[in-house]
Order: sequence, then structure tokens, then C-alpha cells
Amino acid sequence: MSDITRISSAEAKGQIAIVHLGLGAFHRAHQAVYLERYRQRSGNAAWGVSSANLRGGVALVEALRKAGYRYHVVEYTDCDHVTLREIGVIEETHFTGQEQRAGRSDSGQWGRDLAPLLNRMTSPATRIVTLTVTEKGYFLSATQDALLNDDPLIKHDIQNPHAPRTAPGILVAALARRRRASLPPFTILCCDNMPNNGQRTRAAVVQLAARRDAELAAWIEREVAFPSSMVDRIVPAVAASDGTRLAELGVDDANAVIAEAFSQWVIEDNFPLGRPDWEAEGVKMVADVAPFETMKLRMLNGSHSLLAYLGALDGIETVFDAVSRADIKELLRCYMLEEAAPTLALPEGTDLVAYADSLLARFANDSLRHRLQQIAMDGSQKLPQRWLQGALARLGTGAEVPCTVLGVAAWIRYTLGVDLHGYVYAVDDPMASRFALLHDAHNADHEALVQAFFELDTVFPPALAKHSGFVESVASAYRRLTTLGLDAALAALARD
Ligand code: NAI
Ligand code: CS2
Repeated sequence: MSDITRISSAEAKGQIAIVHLGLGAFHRAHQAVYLERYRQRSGNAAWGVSSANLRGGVALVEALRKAGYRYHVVEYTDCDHVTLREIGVIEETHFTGQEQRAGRSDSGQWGRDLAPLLNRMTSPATRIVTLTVTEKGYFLSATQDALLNDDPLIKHDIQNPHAPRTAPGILVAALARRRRASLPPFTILCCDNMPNNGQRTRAAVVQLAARRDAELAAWIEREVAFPSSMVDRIVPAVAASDGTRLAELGVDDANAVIAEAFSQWVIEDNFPLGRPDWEAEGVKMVADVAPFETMKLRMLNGSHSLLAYLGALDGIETVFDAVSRADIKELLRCYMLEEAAPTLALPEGTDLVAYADSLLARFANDSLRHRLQQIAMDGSQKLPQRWLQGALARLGTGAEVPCTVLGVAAWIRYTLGVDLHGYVYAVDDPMASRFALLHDAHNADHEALVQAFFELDTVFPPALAKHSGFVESVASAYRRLTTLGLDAALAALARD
């Protein structure tokens, strides 16, 4: 029987001062938890949250309304030690995405709750807007801070600035209203896994605003704070199969989310309109987040993506299952210490070997059931910051990056949508149709296929695509993986 700690939410219902875009599992198990703990400790209910889904997830918006905006976070230290934490800090939910009409292929209206959401964002009481809309939700090239002006949704928001459908579009519309009302701008805090995530969010917002009104763009550039943050807590998607074990814990809550006990949030301290003094909840306020962000993205997320593509190709289901294989665990250790670590400017006092060991221990938490397919999604948006920028830096010193080479080969093979045992799965990536075309065109010729992938300049930095040694190594690793299988590919790596 598990050792269960139950923590109820603070009774006090408060004032909404934070708007969040992207009411997903991570927001509910990370930012909301810090704010709930802050409210419980301080008794200060001034930092309530209004959360919105801009893309899918209308059912959750409704379900939280019905549940009085209360839900549970199930925090697993391991299978036997669990904290059930009730959260009440989210006080309002909105849906602005496209409604699905039952039995109709042509989807319905966009923007059901756009007006109340924009009103909330234009309220003088709203001081911070946080985001978890996934790496693709900013509509930026993954290799540079350039807005994807040709994307249909960005084109829509340029032509219809008063009916935005994207996160950058909604931010620009709300900021334009605040400027017109002579209100100071809210602070925009990105909580997505992107490098320099504050600067990237600024780039998307300013570039979109510039397509509407150059003075508005200049005002945003001058007046709006975009602090960066490093966010870390493993929050797997809740699967139907989790229902039974949650019920056994006495959790009768369809909106519950599951998370590991570990949690970290490092934030650049730049909040002109103020912020909660949440340091007592463990939030680390710093002047420069970059060392923390880069370390986490290359070490933790880089390892996650290695597990995802190598493991999924071999039909392995979860992170725990993959890291339980000694050869894969050794690959991760080699990748972290010999390829990622040497490229990092470390936060002061960091012991990288201990950090690598702590990550392997977190991956080995068998209570999370973190599916590799979840991590494998959106590789085109994730790999530049997780592997490719680090590999370029490492190659620049004359060193080799064999683990990353195998990773890139596995990712390219993964995008075919069939694993090494013939099992078919959906490739969830904004570029999936592009990948399918490349596989159709070059599937018989591995070299040509790999070369074609390297020509995707929104994924591969041009300098890396020009590195013939790296490209050739990826092509031979691809051949070995597809012809001999994962075991042989890992054995070859261990031998070299
Ligand atoms: P989720 O699948 O539960 O939620 C994704 C959220 O993003 C939903 O609100 C969805 O509506 C929104 N979204 C997706 N595509 C969008 C788009 N194009 N435009 C606007 N909104 C969009 O996923 P989860 O777990 O909440 O993760 C979301 C993000 O949080 C990740 O992409 C990552 O950047 C960050 N994160 C997640 C962690 C985790 O372990 N789940 C840990 C650290 C960061
Ligand atoms: C994962 C991350 O799905 C993914 O891409 O690598 O969501 C990961 O769980 C978090 O960044 C951990 O903080």
C-alpha cells in the first residue's frame, strides 16, 4: 500500500493577476503548483490564474469549470510514496480554439471565448501572462528567431488582427488594447522548452506586431518585459490506463495530472509590474537563465529524445523500460558527459556528473509511465536545441559526437512512421507530410535520404549540414540501424 500524503488547496478564492496560455498537463503540474503553494504559505490570494486553451482541449476547459476549478496533482516520488495535492489557484478557463462539430469534417468556429480572454488580458489587474503552448506554438523557425510568415495561421492573424488564432496573435491583440487604453503592458513569461525562450517569444510577438503596426511593434520592443525561464518537472500525459491506479489512491478526479516529485523553475528576474515572492516555494530568481536552460535542454531533454527515437524504433514503450537496458543507459551517460557536458557554460557550483546521475535516477522512476511516443513528437521543433547546436559546438573543437550521430539517424528513421519490427505509428510533427515525401522519394537510397533531411534548414543549422563528416556518419549509422537493428547499432557504438 502506498504511503500517501494529502494536501488540500487553499480555501481563499482570490483575484486573477496571471493569464496562462496553454492549459496543458505541464501548466497544471508546475506553475499552478508553485502558485498554490505560494497562496497556502503566504495567505496572499492576489495571484490567481485565468487559463486558456488555444488549440484543442475544450473538454478540459469545461470539465474544470464543472469541477469548480479544482483538480489534483499526483506527485510520485516512486510507486510507494505519493503526494496528492489539490490545486485551486486556477480560477477561470477559456477556449479560443476551433470547435469540432460532431460528425462534420469541416470544423466549426474559432474563438468562442476570445472576447472574455482579451478582456481579462486587458484588465489592469492582469500583470503577467505565462505560456506553455509547445515549441511549435510560437510559429518560429527552429534554427533562427524568424516568424513563419507563410504559415496559414500566421497569415490569418496578419489579415485578421482582431480575431487572432495563435498565441503570438493573441499577445499582440491584447498588448495593442492595453496601449490604446494607456495601460502598462503585462510581463510575458514563456515556460516552454526553448533556448532563450524569453527572447524567442519576443521575436515572435514583435515580428507579428510589425506586420500590423510599426509603432506598436516599437512600443512592444521598448516597453514589454520577456523574462526567460528554465522549467523542469517530468509530467507525462495521463493515459486511460492510469485511471485504475489513481482510483486505488482514492483520486476520483478526471482532471488529475501525474508528475514526478522533483520540480525546478529558474526565472530571469524582470517583472516591471511585480510578481509573487515565490522564492520560498523554491523558485530561483536569477539575472541570467541561459546556463541553466542550455544545461537542461542538452542534458535532460537531449537524453529524453535519444531514448524516444532509439527506444520507439525498437518497440519500447516507456522511458523507464528504455533506461532499464544497460546498453541504452550507457549510451545516455556517454552522450551527457562526453558530448553535451563539454559544450556547457555551467551554472555556478554545478557538479555535472552528479547532475547526469540525478537525471538517470529520475528516468528510472517507474511510477511515471512516460511514453516515448509522447517525447518523440515535434522532433523538428525540439532537436535543434537538444542535440544540433551542441553537436555543432563540439564538432567545432575537432571532437566527435557518435551518440548524437546515432540519435539523428534514429530520428530520421523514426519519421518514416514504421518501427524496426514493422509496427506502424503516427508521426506527430508539423513537418510530418514533408518527411513522408522525402521517404517516398529516397527510401531505397539511404545516403540521398539523409542528405535530403540535412537540407531542411528550419531543422539543421546550415553549418552542420555542410559538415560532410557528420552527414556521412549519420548516413552509415542510418544504414546500420535499418539493416542490422538497434542492438547492433549500440554494440558498434560501444566498440568504437
Ligand atoms: P499537453 O499536451 O498536455 O498540452 C499542450 C498544450 O499546448 C495544450 O494546452 C495545447 O492546447 C497547447 N498547444 C499545442 N499546440 C499549440 C499551438 N500550436 N498553439 C497554441 N497552443 C498549442 O503538453 P504539456 O505536458 O502541457 O507540455 C506543453 C509544453 O510544456 C511542452 O511542449 C514543453 O515546452 C513544456 N514542458 C513540458 C514538460 C512535461 O514534462 N510535460 C516539462 C517541461 C516543459
Ligand atoms: C520531454 C519534456 O516531451 C518532451 O519533449 O522531453 O517534456 C520533459 O519531460 C521535460 O522537459 C522535463 O522537464
